[in-house]
Amino acid sequence: TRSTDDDSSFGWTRYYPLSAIEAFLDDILTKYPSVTSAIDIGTSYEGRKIRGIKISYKEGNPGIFIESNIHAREWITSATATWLINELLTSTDEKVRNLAENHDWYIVPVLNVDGFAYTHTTDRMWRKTRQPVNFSSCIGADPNRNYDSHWMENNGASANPCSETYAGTSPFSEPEIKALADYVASIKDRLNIMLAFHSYSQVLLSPYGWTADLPSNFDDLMAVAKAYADAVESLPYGTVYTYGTSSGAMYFASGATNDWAYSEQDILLSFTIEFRDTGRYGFILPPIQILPHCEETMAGLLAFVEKADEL
Ligand code: ING
Ligand code: ZN
Repeated sequence: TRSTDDDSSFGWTRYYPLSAIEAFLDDILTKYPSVTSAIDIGTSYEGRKIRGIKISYKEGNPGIFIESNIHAREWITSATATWLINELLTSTDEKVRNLAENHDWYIVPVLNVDGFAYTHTTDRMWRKTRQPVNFSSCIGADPNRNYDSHWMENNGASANPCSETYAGTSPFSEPEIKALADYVASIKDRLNIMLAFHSYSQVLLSPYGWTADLPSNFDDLMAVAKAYADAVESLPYGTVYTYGTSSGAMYFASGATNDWAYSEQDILLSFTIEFRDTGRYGFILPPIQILPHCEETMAGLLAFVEKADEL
């Protein structure tokens, strides 16, 4: 029998440390060299590589960008992102093949690599980055308040370094967020969908988080969100997702990925998706739920993208 810490195999019945996720990416790149390529996003504060993968069967397809595990403790997000990568490459389901082959996928399974490593070694509930703040003994900023879009406006983030929603010393003060933003900006003309994977709450959040105003394509945003939610609920698990704007359906938050992608990069279908569950287990979603969750995420994405392609 195999030790549960054996990094040589990878799957979706447990959670894995960063080293195993990197080995999984390397393995995928080796196995599928003609349709995958490595994305080098940049380097974290503590010097880790931030890696992504591009899946492209046909250059010029509409692009979908997935940012995952920006918050360190939200492990289900990278488990789902790696499952999605594997499924896009191996599924024989006709709908999934169409989803894979007629869209270009850019997937970053673990953006907050330092925080993620810290949740494995030291504090399972860590959320923020690990960059020290020179005027405080508290460490890290909330990376999802650090994007340069209405940064710190409307009380959507905290100026206190000890807060879980500390916005950082300036927009893009966190090297991980600066790196992700520079990469996305370099390919933004190829992207029409950007998704940020979070947990938990089972809700799809459109712009805006920084203001209660509605975005101009609010009806389209709600149509694709409804398609996702309906598809997920139709599965036997019956998982219910709700949807709305970040500020309306959740709370005010400034400098988040979806507002930045929408307002500063013109990616008109930008969402935060809060995965399972609704609080029973919260961030510590039991491993037995990983595969059911991945399955329903695929159902949601299929419906979302099908609707988006009609717009
Ligand atoms: N929730 C998100 C957060 O960053 C959010 C919710 C995202 C609000 C984007 C507004 C905009 O606080 C979690 N669980 O991280
Ligand atoms: Zn989060």
